[in-house]
Amino acid sequence: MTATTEAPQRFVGNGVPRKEDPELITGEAVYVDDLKLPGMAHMVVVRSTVAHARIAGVDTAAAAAMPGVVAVWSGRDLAGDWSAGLPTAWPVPSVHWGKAEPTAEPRVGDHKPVAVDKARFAGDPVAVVVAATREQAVDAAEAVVVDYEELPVVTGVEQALAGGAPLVHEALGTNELYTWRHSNGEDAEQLIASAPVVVRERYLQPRLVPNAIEPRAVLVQPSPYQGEYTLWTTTQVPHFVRLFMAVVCGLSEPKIRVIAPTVGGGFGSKLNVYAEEAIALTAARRLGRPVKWVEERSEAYQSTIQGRGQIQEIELAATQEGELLAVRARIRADMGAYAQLVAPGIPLLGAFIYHGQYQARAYDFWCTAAYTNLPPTDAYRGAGRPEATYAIERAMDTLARRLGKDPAELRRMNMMPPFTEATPAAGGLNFDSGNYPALLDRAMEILGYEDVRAEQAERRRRGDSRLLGVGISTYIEMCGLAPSQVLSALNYAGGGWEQSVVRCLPTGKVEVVSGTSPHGQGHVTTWAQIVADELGVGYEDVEVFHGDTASSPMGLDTYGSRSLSVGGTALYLACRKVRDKAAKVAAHELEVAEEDLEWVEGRFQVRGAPDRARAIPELAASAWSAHDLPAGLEPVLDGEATWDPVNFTFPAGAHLCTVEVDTETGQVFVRRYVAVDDCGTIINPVIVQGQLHGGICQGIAEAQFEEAVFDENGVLLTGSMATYRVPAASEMPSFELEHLVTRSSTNPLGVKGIGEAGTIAAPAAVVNGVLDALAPLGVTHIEKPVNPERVWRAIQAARSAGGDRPTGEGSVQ
Ligand code: MCN
Repeated sequence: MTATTEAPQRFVGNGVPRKEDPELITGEAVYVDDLKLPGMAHMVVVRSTVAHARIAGVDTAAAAAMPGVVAVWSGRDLAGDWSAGLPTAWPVPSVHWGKAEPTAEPRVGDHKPVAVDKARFAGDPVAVVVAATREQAVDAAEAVVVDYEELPVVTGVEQALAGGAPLVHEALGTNELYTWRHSNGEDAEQLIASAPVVVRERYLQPRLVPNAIEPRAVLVQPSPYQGEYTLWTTTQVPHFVRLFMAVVCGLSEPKIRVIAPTVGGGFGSKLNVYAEEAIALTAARRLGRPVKWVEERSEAYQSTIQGRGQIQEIELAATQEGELLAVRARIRADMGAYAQLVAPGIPLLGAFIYHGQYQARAYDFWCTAAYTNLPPTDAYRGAGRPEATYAIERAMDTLARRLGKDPAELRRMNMMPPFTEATPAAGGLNFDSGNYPALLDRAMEILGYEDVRAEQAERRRRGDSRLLGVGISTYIEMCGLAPSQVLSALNYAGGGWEQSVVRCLPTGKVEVVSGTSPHGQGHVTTWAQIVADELGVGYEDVEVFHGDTASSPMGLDTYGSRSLSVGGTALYLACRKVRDKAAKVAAHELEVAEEDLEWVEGRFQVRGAPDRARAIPELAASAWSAHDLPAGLEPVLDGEATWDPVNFTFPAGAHLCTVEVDTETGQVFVRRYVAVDDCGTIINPVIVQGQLHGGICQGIAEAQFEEAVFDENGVLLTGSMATYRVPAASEMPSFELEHLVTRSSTNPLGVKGIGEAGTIAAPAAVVNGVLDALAPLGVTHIEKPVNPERVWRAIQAARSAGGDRPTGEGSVQ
């Protein structure tokens, strides 16, 4: 083995400018809608206008006769094209996990890309039009006549689970997809029954609309003679799309090439395999010409998955001093009309961390998932973990109020003590590393917690109509998805590994192929930073390729803040393989034993003779010409690694904000937002900061503005940006960000994820801040989003109830 004296990190840890930005900010980047192919036709999907109906007939004749129309198909016309329905890769059974055998297999309803007999949500595809131009396709789509026999509609998860509810999938005989339970073996029931203090809370997690800047789009080019298909699609998961297009359309997987060109954001919504991808593929196959589909923004509100959609009940049992004894959570999750790709598993991503950063003797989690006649839900930034964080952090504030304790103090006294190696937590998982008290202490210090509390008291005393509140949210995140064996135990169909390939070319350039692909996260930059340091090559000499299954056939893609901790680790290991091979070439050329070499400042040098050295680019040229290699060594300097993580990573943080609430209008103003996060070793602090900025904005918007509202017929009332409030930059405060680093014990880089952290922490921070501000009025509960109307109504209700009520609407006890 070569002795390794680690080179000082030249790039890792530095905020080098992002390699990908010039083309993005000069408009040079190519998105799917920019692509035009000769002979390309345009596809429009006709969608159900009602949420639940039998399809008595689809009359396509008038549409087919319109100018430019190439084809019009109903769901029945296309039914024979599908070898399988759209996939559910995470079919969760009904089970007390690890404690008993399943009581029911997963109940997954059939999901044809185009509905045949029944439409199950307003937006469900019912017919397809292909025409020479997009305008012609849009016009013809309006001429398709669908005969709906309307059925009773289920719009809420509790309604769906009640006896006698209309069934979304009759064949299943129930709307319940599963009831999944996880407990740590301690008797939560008994502890809750006998505890001196118990809080019971109920919270709603409204559905959210992802709203990526680039709506979805797909273009399929068939090569009829080779039976090959190329799909350009706006996806986070090109490898999943290739696999499932083969399954759904009955094609040979190697004959499908999926390219995710520049992708303009996803936030989880592009972690899916969508009907339109399969429909465009089958249309291109039938017609033998390229077919393109581009989603309208208004269509995205109906037909792209939505996030959240849960009802939560949480109970905390504690001693009079505030020591947590038990955490019990009961969740009802709205799956919408179909079980989308990973939707059933989303609540499970939170199922192990409803206790947050705190110790508790007993832990008990239940989730029941149900079908409704609303658009399908699935992964949306944070996926399961913002919900868990919101529930525990809201409930901790309620507990603090009940005990008359400072909420920060209550949190600190219950936190797990600092640890650097994998350590069991109350929910049964081993957290990788953490120092939670230090995160909270530092955040309080930055905020000037005592001073803010003093100002708050003073403003209350003088009867300020703008009340000041302090919001606290600490969080633990389970990400870096994931050890394949754990995924298997959770009934997930796939693995959690990631692959990377590093090739050192004779020109000195390094070609990196990544299984994960970014849609805004800056992998090209951070991957180049890692390679430049690991191989001692120039940052500008590293070229990173991703998002094309032809160049990167193996990968499991981007979601769950996994890319760095899983894909980055695969990359690091591939670099180490390159270095091991390079050492053999260097030893051969320098005529020394490998043991006599050391890796110093990015090159191999003979121990004690630093002028006798070889750098990677020189060795790459030798390995490529292969004129004089050690016996038995294969030519070419390259390395490939596939990493299956040994554990999740568990980033953590403390987010504190101050809010002002105008008690006359109900308006909420977030004044300061302080975040101290621990994402382990940081590769690029500027990118990490950007990830936090975006994530916190989304979390603040979730707290204050965003909510998909449906009427009793399942029709979306907030179907555009005029009615669905997305945040504006002007509505955000400046963020005060700091980091503490505890190296992850899960991977050799010591990294943890950061892509979702802000979204996980922020909603509870803001809502807790609002309730803290309104505490003197007796308001203890307002549902998200805490918009002016809700806040104003809560203030009026509290005032007419005489103020100083001990509990609010949401508190059961
Ligand atoms: N990073 C780092 N040091 C760390 C952690 C991360 O430098 N300790 C860098 C990484 O190298 C990478 C970026 O930060 O460049 C994010 O890394 P990671 O946390 O591994 O997350 P992923 O790359 O897997 O991205 C997924 C995550 C998710 S799940 C959602 S949702 C999300 C997000 O990232 N959606 C986004 N960030 C987004 N950012 C943009 N612009 N758009 C989206 O849709």
